[in-house]
Amino acid sequence: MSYSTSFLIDLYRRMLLVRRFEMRAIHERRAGLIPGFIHSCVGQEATAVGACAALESSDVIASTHRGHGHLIAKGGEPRYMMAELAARSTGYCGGKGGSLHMTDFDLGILGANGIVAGGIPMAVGAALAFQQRGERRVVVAFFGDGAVNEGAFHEAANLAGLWKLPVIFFCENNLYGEGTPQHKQAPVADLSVRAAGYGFPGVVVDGNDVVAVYEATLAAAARARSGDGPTFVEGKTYRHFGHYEGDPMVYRTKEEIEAWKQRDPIVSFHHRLLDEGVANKDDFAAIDADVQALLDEAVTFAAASPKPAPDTVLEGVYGETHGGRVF
Ligand SMILES: Cc1ncc(C[n+]2csc(CCOP(=O)(O)OP(=O)(O)O)c2C)c(N)n1
Ligand SMILES: [Mg+2]
Repeated sequence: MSYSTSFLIDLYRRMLLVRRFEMRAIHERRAGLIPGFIHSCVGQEATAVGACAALESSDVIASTHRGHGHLIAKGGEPRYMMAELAARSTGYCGGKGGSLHMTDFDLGILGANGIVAGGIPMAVGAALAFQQRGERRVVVAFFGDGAVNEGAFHEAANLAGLWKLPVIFFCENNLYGEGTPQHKQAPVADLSVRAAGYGFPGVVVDGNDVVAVYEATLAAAARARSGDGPTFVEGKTYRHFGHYEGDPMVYRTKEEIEAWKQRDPIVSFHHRLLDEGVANKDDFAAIDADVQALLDEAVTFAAASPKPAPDTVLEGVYGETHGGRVF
């Protein structure tokens, strides 16, 4: 791999941070610190990290209900994320949004979204704003395979194709929408073929290969930045756990899950870095300890933070952004 050691190590570290954040959140939910739903992205770390690594800091993303990885990949702070999950006033949304609404406008994160495909029109709107202002900024709309069957995707893709907006439609195809396999929701094998109907290219990439995702997104970002319009990038991947934490998962076989675990994006990248001499055992131990310390601190911070005061219940809920900031 012809990339710098620091770049490759950063990809690895970020994927590990996403994985460990998710595992810790699941643990803390069971332990009672976190109320509400969690949709973990364990197994899908390479799509979030690879795609965001291809962006400039002024670029923006729109996330989904499975959004923790997107936030971390775009620079989100685990302590504010953990506090938000724990419904504490120090969290990203003051403890009122939880997993499905985490947002950090300063980092260019338009927000997680409880509405399937809900982030896509927002992303296209942001891309239109960038185009109209003459800014060479790019937007990535993350969404799942299920979202491709929503009207919101098609309306947004049509407009983006027509106006050549600087947006990347990034489908994290984990082969299931809740418990429905892809072949029961769509008559095509590659969802990226949908892009042809809207006049822009669609590409398929191994969504468990962080470098392949990075390269595909970088090419899409270059195309968007130069005014040529959108690209649909489809990363084929898999979630190791259920649709949500607690899902009985009766719709997948153990064999299928095991087969995908053999293609774990973090384990395979770990081996690749070892084999190519990019990092050694000591380097990995140091990264591990660093990530662990970050998450310990995040949990301590969240647990020590107060819950939102009752008299602030309407603050930040209606018609205002954080401090009224504009992207
Ligand atoms: C508009 C809308 N329809 C249905 C739901 C219920 N729902 C939540 S997640 C989900 C599945 C989404 O599947 P996909 O887009 O593939 O994302 P994944 O969960 O696999 O990451 C559904 C149907 C919803 N939240 N919003
Ligand atoms: Mg899916």
